[in-house]
Amino acid sequence: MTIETTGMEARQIQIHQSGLEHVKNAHQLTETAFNQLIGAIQSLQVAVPSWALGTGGTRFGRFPEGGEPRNLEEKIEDVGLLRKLTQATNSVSLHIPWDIPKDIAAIQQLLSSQGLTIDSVNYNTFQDQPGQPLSYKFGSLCHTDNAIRKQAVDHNIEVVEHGKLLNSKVLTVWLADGSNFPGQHHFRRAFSRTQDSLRQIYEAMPNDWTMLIEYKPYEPSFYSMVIPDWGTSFQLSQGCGDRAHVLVDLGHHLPNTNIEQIVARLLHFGRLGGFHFNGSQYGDDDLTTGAIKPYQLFLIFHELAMGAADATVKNPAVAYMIDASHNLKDPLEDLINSLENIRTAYAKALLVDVKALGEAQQQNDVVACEQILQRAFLADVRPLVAEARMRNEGVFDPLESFRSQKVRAGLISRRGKKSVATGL
Ligand code: RM4
Ligand code: MN
Ligand code: MN
Repeated sequence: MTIETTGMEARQIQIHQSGLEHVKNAHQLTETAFNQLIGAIQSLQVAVPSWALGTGGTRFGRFPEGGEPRNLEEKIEDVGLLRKLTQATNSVSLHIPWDIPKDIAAIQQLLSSQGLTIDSVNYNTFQDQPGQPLSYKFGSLCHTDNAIRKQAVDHNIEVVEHGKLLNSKVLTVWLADGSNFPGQHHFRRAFSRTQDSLRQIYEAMPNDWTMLIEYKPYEPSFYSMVIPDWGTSFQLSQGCGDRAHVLVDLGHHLPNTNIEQIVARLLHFGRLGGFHFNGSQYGDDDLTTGAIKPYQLFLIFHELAMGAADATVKNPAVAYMIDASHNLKDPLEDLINSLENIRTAYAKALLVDVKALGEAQQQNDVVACEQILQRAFLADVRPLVAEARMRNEGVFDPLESFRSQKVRAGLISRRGKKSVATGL
């Protein structure tokens, strides 16, 4: 499917240019600083997971619109479309076994024709697959039974093998293991068994691979998760080695957790390895990134930007991915919204006068500190984000292009009204 890179109307050009001038003047940006700012926004690229291209559901129902990608090739095609429109994504994350490639060479070729690479590979021990000898009902990497643990470790190693063929270098570990009732788990033993399993997987990874350990406070288990919080992920990653890091998923915190402080801590310890973006009101709601708490997203990017600019922070490159599910919105429109909101939060964070903030903090001038952040947060950075996108040859308004070019209707006519993508 081809996307027209529509030209801007004269009126839009005028509004865009005056918006740029306004930000430049309000934040006293020299031409060099302005170009650096646009360049930084241009280079922020966020991976799209293969499992977010179809309609998500709740345990009560699912309401797909049709035209969903039916196989890995079509998923890559959808991410290619997003890339063409937004220029804010250049990679795809895979979930094995949902996305096992049949023809590696053909997939490689398709990826490069779309300007994409494979980001991380993700394993699945939260479901039993048809024909699988042993069940994960009572856990996988933490299981009391050696044989089940071995099956789960072997599956992870197999996932790495699939990833190697596609030039991925990251294994993301999200462990669904946990318990539903008090007494069901021996907490300390479950932790030790998990550490042991993770070490085996870590040892089997090639030397240039990274392991990202994701935490989640509840779901699918409701009484205890084996990896419920960043402290546990941190400890497990340290127990594996230097190439194991913590992955923060924005929806994996109890309400009101100060996520930006967790980000700062992990940066400080040099263990922040990955990010899953989504929006949340209560828990793992997997809504559009930035839809509910845009100020929090901005504060997180402020920490990330300060960490990146600080030579004393020795951190691995952070792998960014959207991890969302779309029950109501068209999945591609939702992803366009998320990509836009992520870049918007980042652009605002880059406008923070960090030097003035440091001085105000030193003086304990609470009001000034907050004002400095608010000033950046309240700036209208939409022209900056659009400028960055167009310098990368994306369209002026991705959502408008998606709609006016009737992309979904085109996908439905080719793939059918009833096509369903694998995922959650
Ligand atoms: C989990 C977690 C993982 C994702 C699965 C599908 O809640 O966020 O990152 O792989 O969902
Ligand atoms: Mn996640
Ligand atoms: Mn999640």
